[in-house]
Amino acid sequence: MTSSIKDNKKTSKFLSLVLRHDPAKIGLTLDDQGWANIAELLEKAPIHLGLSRDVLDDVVANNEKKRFRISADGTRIRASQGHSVRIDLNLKPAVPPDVLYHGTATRFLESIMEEGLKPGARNHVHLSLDLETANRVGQRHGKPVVLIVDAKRMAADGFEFFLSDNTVWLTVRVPANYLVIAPDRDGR
Ligand code: HQG
Repeated sequence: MTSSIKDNKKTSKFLSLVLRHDPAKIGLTLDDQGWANIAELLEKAPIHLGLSRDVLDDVVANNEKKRFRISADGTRIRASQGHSVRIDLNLKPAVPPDVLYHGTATRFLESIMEEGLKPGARNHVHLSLDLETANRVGQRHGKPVVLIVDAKRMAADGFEFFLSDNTVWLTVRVPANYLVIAPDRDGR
């Protein structure tokens, strides 16, 4: 791994922590929509990270999942999704594709098929546009399994969906009757 990719990852992890979960860790405050002032962030970031405006711009532009967004006037930054701090991304409800996917681990299946998908510590349940992405998300938790979400029927039944700036679909919960377990790669 080249040092710049490593630095990008370190900075991205730091930004995820303070912009999604724990701004108070460095004495930062987010506004109601999750925006942080960039000058304040740079001042409060730990010195060893070597975070400058140039580095920040580079990480935002090159982050593989486009996790962060800088405001149009260039003074503020926020995470596009994934928050556990209670903020309102202020996204407008959008019509989802007919089918969406959720990747999880097999050990959660029993509970999910009973209670449905819940946001857990985060503000939303995260849904992927394709099976491969969902499978990668599931791998973060253990042996992956993908759930197929009947988003069309959910929307028809009045559930709201939101599209984050980095194209993750969000919804508040998915009752189990909208979920089907995708066959695994061997078709079982
Ligand atoms: C599971 C990454 C038991 C759920 C990804 C998941 C994503 C249940 C875990 C984003 C449950 C929560 C979010 C229930 C849900 N019983 N388990 N009733 N309902 N679960 O990390 O979706 O790289 O909070 O299936 O790409 O895995 O961080 O959510 O396994 O977009 O940018 O509870 O994080 O993006 O785990 O991941 P998480 P997630 P970043």
